[in-house]
Amino acid sequence: MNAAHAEHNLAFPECVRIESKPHLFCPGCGHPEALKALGFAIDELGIQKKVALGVDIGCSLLAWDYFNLDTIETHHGRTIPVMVGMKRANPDALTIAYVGDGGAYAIGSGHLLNAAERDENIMVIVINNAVYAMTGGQEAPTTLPGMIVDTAPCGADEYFIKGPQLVREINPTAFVARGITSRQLELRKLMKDALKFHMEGRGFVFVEVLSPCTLNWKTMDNPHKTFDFLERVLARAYPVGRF
Ligand SMILES: Cc1ncc(C[n+]2csc(CCOP(=O)(O)OP(=O)(O)O)c2C)c(N)n1
Ligand SMILES: [Mg+2]
Repeated sequence: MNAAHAEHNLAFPECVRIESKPHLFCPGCGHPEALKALGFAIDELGIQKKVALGVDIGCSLLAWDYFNLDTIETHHGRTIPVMVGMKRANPDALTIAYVGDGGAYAIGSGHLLNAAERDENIMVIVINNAVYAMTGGQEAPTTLPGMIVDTAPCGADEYFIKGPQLVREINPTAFVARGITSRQLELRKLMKDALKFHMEGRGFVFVEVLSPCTLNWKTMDNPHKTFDFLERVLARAYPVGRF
C-alpha cells in the first residue's frame, strides 16, 4: 500500500508498513475484507510461523497467494477434514480451514458436522455470500427465500441454513460466532478471539462471515446497494454476534 492510500486509511494507519499486491477478487468482493481481518489478527498475535491455512475450492482458493503462511488447497468441501488431519499429525500447528458457504454447508456439510461433533481442535472460517460465487451464482444452502439467482429465476425457496446455530446445537463448548465484512474492526477482534481460543487448544472454533458477492448479487456498479443488501437483508436473516 503506498503513502497516498495510507493517508486515506485512517482506520488502519499501520498499513503504511505493509507491502500489498493487487488482488484477483471482483471489485467489492468481501473475501479480501475477511482475509484482511484474519491477516491482521495473525500478525497481532505473532503466530505466522505456526499457522497452516487450508483453502477450499471456490473464491476462497484465491487466498493462498496473499499471506506469508503455509497453505494447502483441497477439493470443494474437503478442507475441513484435511485440516483435521493436519492438526492430528502436527499438534503444535494452528490449523485454519477457510471455506465458502457452498463448500461448508452443502458438499462438505458432513465434514463440518462431524468435526464439530468430535470437537476437533481446528478453526473453521465460512464465508457466507449466499451463493455459489465462483461457478456463476447458483443457489446455495444459504440463499435467502425469494432471492433471485441463476438457478432460481423465480426466487429461492424458504429454507436457508444457519451455520453457527447448527454448530452450537451439536457442540455446546465450541467457539461459535458470526461476523460481517462491513464491520472491519469488529471482525478483526472476532478473528483474534477465535485464534486465541484455538491457540489455547480449547476445541472446535467456528466463525461465519457475512460477505458480499457483487458479481452475483449484481450490485458491482452500486456500493450502496451492496452495503444495503449485506447489512439490511443478509444481517437481518443471519444475526451477527457470538453464540
Ligand atoms: C468436488 C467438487 N464439486 C464441485 C466443484 C465445482 N465448484 C467449484 S467452486 C464451486 C462453488 C463454490 O461456492 P462456495 O463454496 O459458496 O464459495 P464462493 O465461490 O461462493 O466463495 C463449485 C460448485 C468442484 N470444484 N469440486
Ligand atoms: Mg459462496
